[in-house]
Parts: sequence; C-alpha cells; structure tokens
Amino acid sequence: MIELYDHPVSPCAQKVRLVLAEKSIDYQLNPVDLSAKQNLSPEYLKLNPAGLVPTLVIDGQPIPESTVICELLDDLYPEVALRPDDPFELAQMRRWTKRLDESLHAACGALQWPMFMLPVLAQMSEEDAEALLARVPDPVRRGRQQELYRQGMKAPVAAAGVNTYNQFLADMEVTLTNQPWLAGQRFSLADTGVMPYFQTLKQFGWTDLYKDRPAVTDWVERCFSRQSYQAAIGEAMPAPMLEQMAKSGAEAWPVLKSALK
Ligand SMILES: N[C@@H](CCC(=O)N[C@@H](CS)C(=O)NCC(=O)O)C(=O)O
Repeated sequence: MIELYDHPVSPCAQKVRLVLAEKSIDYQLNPVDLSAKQNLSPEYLKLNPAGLVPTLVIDGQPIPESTVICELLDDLYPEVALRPDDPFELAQMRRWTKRLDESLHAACGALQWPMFMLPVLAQMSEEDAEALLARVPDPVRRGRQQELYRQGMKAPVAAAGVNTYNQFLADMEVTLTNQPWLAGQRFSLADTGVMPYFQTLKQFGWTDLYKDRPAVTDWVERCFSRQSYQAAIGEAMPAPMLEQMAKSGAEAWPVLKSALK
C-alpha cells in the first residue's frame, strides 16, 4: 500500500507523481492544504518533521524528501528503470538532482510561494500572518518567506530566484545541445526531477525565460508530450487554479524580468 501526501503545484510532489506514473504504480493521493498550513499540523509533522510535502508512506513507513523517494521507487520498481546503467551517466543524473535540491528548488520557491501565499496572508492581520510564518520549522525557509511577505515580488530573494533559474536554463541548453536527455542517452530521474520546474514556468506564463533556447524548448516539448506528464501533472491542475496562476504570473512577470541580469 502506497500513499502520497501531496499538493498539486508542489514541484517536489510532482516529481514523485511523475516517477509513479512512469512506472505505472498505483497509490493513494492524500492532499495536504499548504495554504491552510495543514503541513504544520502535529499529525503531519509526525510523518514529515520538516513540515513539507511530499511524503511517501509505504506499508506504514513514512519517507520524506522527493529525491530520496524517487530513488527508492526506482530501487523497489526496477522494471521501468529511471537511472542510467553507465556510472558516468548516473553521476550526471545525480549532479542535476543535487542541483535541484541545493539551488533551483529554493529559487522556484521564492517565485512560486508568494504567488499562492501572499493573497492568503493578505486576508489576515499582520500579527497573525507573522505568527504563522514564525512556525515554519526550517530557519532558511522561514527567513525567505518572511522576506517575501514583507517585500513581495520586489524582495531580493525573488530577484535572486529568477537569476538562478536563468543560469540553470543556460546550463541545460549547453547539455541538451550535445545529448537528448539531461543525464545522457536515456530519460532518467534527472529529467523527471527538472520537469516540474518547467510546469511552474508554464503555469505562470514565464516561458520567455527559455524561448531563445532551442535545445531546452525541444526537451520541454518531448517531456510534456509523455503520458506520465499528462497523468501526473496535466490532469492534476484544476482549471480555476490554472486561470488564477496565468493571471497572477502575468502581473508578476515585468518585475521578474527587470531583475534579470
Ligand atoms: N527537500 C524537500 C523540499 C520539499 C518542499 O520544499 N516542499 C514544499 C512544496 S514544493 C512545501 O511543502 N512547502 C510548504 C511550506 O513551505 O510551508 C523535498 O525534496 O521533498
């Protein structure tokens, strides 16, 4: 029995959903309402002490951390292998997934989090909103969210985020000019890992970031035409949410564009 604690727009949860779909694994989806901070409830913190989605629960055992979950799934369900056999390609795969965990994910959070959370926090008194953010367990994440709450999309952390994205895309272009997939000749966990960060660009209409990068554009088309993308991400997005994201993304784009170096 596999359960996934999930949120539809969480890139890390999408990453896991993609792997589950690629491998045709059945699972139960347990939505976690991040806007209502259900992820900070005592019950959820028992499953995931960092208070983050996703958490995979296999036979009652909770496993946090999306990259760890994806490798575990590849170990448990090796029939559709998502890791290269070649050790050098495997190293390439892990360089990309490490870079997601260490840099692109935080950059994406700095851009995506305010789009969802600022309207929610705006409904609260300043005191209540600050008290809620003070409960975020990780100090780095807490500091980032406090800065975004206080300064909005003009916060330095948002400007840094869009530039981190841009550099990541530049490096992808170089790699994908020389090989079809991020780790080499085979579609791998590097590709499933990076795909959700392009969903973020798509849903907010920030695709100008790669429109002049032909190898990246071609990779996105090949990834988004996979059945796993439709099953794991495309169908999971409610239409009103997509409309709202397109609208708020268009409003934020001029500020982000002006921060590009
Ligand atoms: N390193 C973690 C990061 C997970 C993460 O950042 N999750 C976000 C959604 S993408 C979250 O739960 N945010 C809730 C919050 O910050 O309050 C992983 O890979 O699973």
